[in-house]
Amino acid sequence: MSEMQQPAAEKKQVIFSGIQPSGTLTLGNYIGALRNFVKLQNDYDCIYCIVDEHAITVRQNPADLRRRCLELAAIYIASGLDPQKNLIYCQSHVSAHAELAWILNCFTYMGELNRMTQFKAKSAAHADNINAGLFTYPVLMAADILLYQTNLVPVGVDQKQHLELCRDIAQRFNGVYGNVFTIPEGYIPKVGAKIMSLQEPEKKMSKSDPEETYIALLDDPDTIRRKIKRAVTDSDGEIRYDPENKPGVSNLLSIMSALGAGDIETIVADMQGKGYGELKNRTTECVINALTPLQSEFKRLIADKGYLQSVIDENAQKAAYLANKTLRKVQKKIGYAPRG
Ligand code: AQP
Repeated sequence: MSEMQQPAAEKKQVIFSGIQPSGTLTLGNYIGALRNFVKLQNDYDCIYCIVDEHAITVRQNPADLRRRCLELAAIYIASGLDPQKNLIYCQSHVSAHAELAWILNCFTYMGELNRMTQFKAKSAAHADNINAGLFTYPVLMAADILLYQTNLVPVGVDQKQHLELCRDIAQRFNGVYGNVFTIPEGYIPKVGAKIMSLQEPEKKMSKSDPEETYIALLDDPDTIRRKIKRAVTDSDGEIRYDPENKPGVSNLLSIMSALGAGDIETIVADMQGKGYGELKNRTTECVINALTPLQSEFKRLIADKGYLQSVIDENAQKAAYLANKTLRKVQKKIGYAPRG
């Protein structure tokens, strides 16, 4: 995994992505992010972070946050990520993230941050706590990515705007100090880049929304069946992919396709003459088949807290080594006094 173990000629490209331990992970996180992490692990040097520093931009219960960090490590591994090949660790355990974020704050304009749609949505949802961290969240995300000289960032489409800002910040910094940062590209899935809420299919499925709006990765089959049965569709009865006019039906088709039921056109052709009840049954089957193996592996892993702790401890050390190399270079470039 580490560049120390590989001859320069074989060095793979670097992937960085993270998920917040801010709630129960949803099918949206799985399809938009996790599932792609697993596909990429053999071809890239992958760093998958548990972004607890991002999570505290919204008020968290400390005991829940602590528990969810280890749960997220278990979910990463249960979904097929090999902790020997991928760096799985907590963001707060590598202080370089916060240190670089501060420096990059000084290379980011208020006007840029003001345009971020996630800030607008989250400040509307948490009107009692519009803190500066919520506003500068994309700068911390840029630091996360740039610390590792990342080439590719697998994310859902909701993160595209943040990624573009990260590229702008990196280019601005490089423009002043030379080629310090690799400019990252997004890796956004063609199908399933934005899984929508089951109850308001015009909105993204989100783990901090009410329970009935999302499928949690750890929902049991009966709960999955019930939630999909109650998913909002429409009244024209036709199975067709048309996200603008038929967001609910299109969302179910996207979910099926992303989970391996074939491309959307084939599913639509197969479903001709069938009703929404059958569409929901087929979607339910796909979701249960995808999540069952992950859930049983999760149960096994979460029972072994010692193992999970050792994974995040060891991987944080490896991540810190890589991150500090970039941080030291940045500090030198901007003129911090050398360390004795
Ligand atoms: N609905 C979605 N469809 C596709 N991809 C999604 N992602 C999130 N929701 C969807 C992707 O999951 C990764 C991790 O997201 P995150 O935990 O960092 O935060 P988020 O994007 O803010 O996700 P949530 O579920 O909406 O969390 P809360 O409610 O805490 O804000 C990212 O790659 C994201 O694109």
